[in-house]
Amino acid sequence: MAGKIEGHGGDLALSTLRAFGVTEMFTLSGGHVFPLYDAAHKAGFPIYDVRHEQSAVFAAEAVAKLRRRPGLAVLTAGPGVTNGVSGLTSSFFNASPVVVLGGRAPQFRWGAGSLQEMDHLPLVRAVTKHASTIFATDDVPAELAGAVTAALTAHRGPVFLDMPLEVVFGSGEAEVPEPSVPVVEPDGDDVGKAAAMIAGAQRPVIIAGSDVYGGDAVAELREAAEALGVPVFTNGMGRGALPPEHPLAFAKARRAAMGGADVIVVVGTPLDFRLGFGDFGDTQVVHIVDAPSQRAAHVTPAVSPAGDLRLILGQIAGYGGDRVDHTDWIAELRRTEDAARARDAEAMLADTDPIKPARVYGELRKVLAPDAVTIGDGGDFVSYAGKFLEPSTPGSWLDPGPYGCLGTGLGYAMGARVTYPDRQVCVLMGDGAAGFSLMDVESLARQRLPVVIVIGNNGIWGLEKHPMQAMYGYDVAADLQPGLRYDRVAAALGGAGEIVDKPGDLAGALERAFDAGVPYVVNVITDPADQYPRSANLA
Ligand SMILES: Cc1ncc(C[n+]2csc(CCOP(=O)(O)OP(=O)(O)O)c2C)c(N)n1
Ligand SMILES: [Mg+2]
Repeated sequence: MAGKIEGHGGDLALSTLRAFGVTEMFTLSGGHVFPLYDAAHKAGFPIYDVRHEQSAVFAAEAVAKLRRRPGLAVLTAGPGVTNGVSGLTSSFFNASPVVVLGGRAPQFRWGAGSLQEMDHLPLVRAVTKHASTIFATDDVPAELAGAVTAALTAHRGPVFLDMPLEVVFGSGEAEVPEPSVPVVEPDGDDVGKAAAMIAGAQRPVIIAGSDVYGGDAVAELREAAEALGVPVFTNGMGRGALPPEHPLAFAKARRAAMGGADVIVVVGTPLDFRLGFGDFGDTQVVHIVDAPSQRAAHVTPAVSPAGDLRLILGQIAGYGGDRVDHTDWIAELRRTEDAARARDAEAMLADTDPIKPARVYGELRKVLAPDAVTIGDGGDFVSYAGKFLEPSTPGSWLDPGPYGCLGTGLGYAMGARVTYPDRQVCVLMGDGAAGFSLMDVESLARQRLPVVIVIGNNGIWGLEKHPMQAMYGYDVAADLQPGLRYDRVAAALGGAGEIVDKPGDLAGALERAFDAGVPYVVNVITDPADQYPRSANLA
């Protein structure tokens, strides 16, 4: 036990969360949650506030993703909570251990029509690992600790708790439980079979996703890949798990690898639309997941070890049997990779009017530090970021994940800035996406949280306009005002920025942005005719 504490519900909640390593809260004010602020204020515990609750939850999610520990958002009763639902849902899809504490109308007159009286639980239950109301102040530490433990237990995910007014304002005392997170032991036979299949394959590939980082198994992934000589592709938070210069790190030869492989090992990511739903024809699939709940129901892999990814990958790394030499396979993929890389390098130099997104990334690559945190929020402009930016530090790329929710941008940026005060934080944002969170330039500026926001301003909802044109020959509801001065919006909100419409001006603008010391929008006017070449569809 971490010790007995006394105080109001806010004090008890905060003490419990601190025991789990929480070091800040993200919020938007509401009287229902004042005691949580009071607890933080008395403890000198940082509070960051935003202009829309979804940014608070996204900020908490960024912390949870980057640090692999609970990220905390505090939302006021009713509309505060409902505004946070998209953030909770993203966290659910991304297995992010987010804790949302909600205010709640008083229980003692429930049903009489108090302000913002609403039962949140039916709304949030479908998108959380745990959702409950704490009805007694003395119960706060135990209930909260149980929920946070659930959030941190693989397969990780968000939890929601609310406290009626009299519970959070009322006094109580209780022990703060000692944090401990259970480890899911994998089945040894499954792991042995997987290792033997990989070692015995002629042309294996590994595709590693977010849970590898979330499960702190990056080192073990690398050891396993090196021990068995397997090329590695990544997605989501798996990006950067192997630095781009690593001989087994691949990004661009994915089609050749999936097409040519005889064993595909997917680890720490679902067999979803990003991976052709796991349908690789006759190729054998090994699906390594962090919990049995993550095994695919729509396809049947040859084997699907489930459990702690550190243990599974560590055991695969230690495989003692014979292994096939993959040198020729790796060399073949490397040739494909190098050819694609040369094409990318050329695209990133494009000196066109209007500017192509590729050139924006060509210039950005020159100024980004190896440990920069890059955040994607948008459509085509972000697809290009995924193609052209190559994170070289694990846990430094934040995309919205498979839920694909626009609007993560400045919330994620706030979470990243708070987590890494000394690293570059750069948001790659579509002009459409900008509309969801740009107001939080004010929150960032006021709280002295400088970040760089590069807007790909094509004047359209590009990822919708082009497909609608292709499908119908016309488009509706896909235009935005071209040439809008989002940089001036940033300046009006306490940040700064500039507009760029010539490729040659990008380098200087980016340099000024990273030196600015305030939230800075580089508003790049990009070519609306440019369309990301994509093969995936909605289903
Ligand atoms: C909250 C939300 N609303 C709508 C969508 C559908 N959507 C996906 S991409 C996209 C277009 C994004 O446009 P923009 O941010 O300008 O990027 P661009 O494709 O133009 O580069 C839209 C509307 C979504 N994913 N999330
Ligand atoms: Mg756009």
